Amino acid sequence: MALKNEDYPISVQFDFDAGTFAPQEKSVERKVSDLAMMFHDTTAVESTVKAGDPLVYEIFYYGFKTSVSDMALGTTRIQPGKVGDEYYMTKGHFHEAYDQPEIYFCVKGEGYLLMETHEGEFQAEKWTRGTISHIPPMWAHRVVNTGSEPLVFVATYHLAAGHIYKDVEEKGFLKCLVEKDGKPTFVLNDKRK
Ligand code: PAN
Ligand code: ZN
Repeated sequence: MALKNEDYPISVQFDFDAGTFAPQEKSVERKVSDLAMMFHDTTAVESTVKAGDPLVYEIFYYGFKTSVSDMALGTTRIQPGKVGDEYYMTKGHFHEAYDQPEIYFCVKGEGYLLMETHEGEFQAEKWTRGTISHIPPMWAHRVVNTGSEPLVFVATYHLAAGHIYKDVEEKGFLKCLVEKDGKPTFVLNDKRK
């Protein structure tokens, strides 16, 4: 089969200090207002948005699409911070395609990877720099930054995976991570009580 331009090997360069890589195809920013329905303290959401609507995280993408494959790279940089007592986190999603897994690699910072199935199985993985987690198909996934520096992780997945946010927007995850007595603590999500 004749090779097309996109079928040749390609590399990008990761910057461990910044938590980004170059070249990039695109980046997306999410602020507190973009995550308004995700945090349990709606009064704190309102006042945080009014006080300047801070950046929560950025995602940097590169799609290594070839004529026969669709492997993609995404790096997410979550700022340290809280809305009320709840730590900054990603929205979280299920993959649209039921057979699509993903690998997450924590390269900076600390926190937790929360995962949950439609049947209500919940699992949280403690993350420090160097933790690599496999997210099996059919598990929703969200990352929470419980540290005092940015948490950066690299994700690899197939573009065919797709993203579904609706379920997480409506129900959240079974447990939230809040600061209690200065420590990250799991509490049951109000929407599930
Ligand atoms: C990641 C996520 C990224 C941002 O690339 O999309 O970390 O999280 P949300 O998409 O939940 O805002 C991934 O899991 N892709 O499948
Ligand atoms: Zn995903």
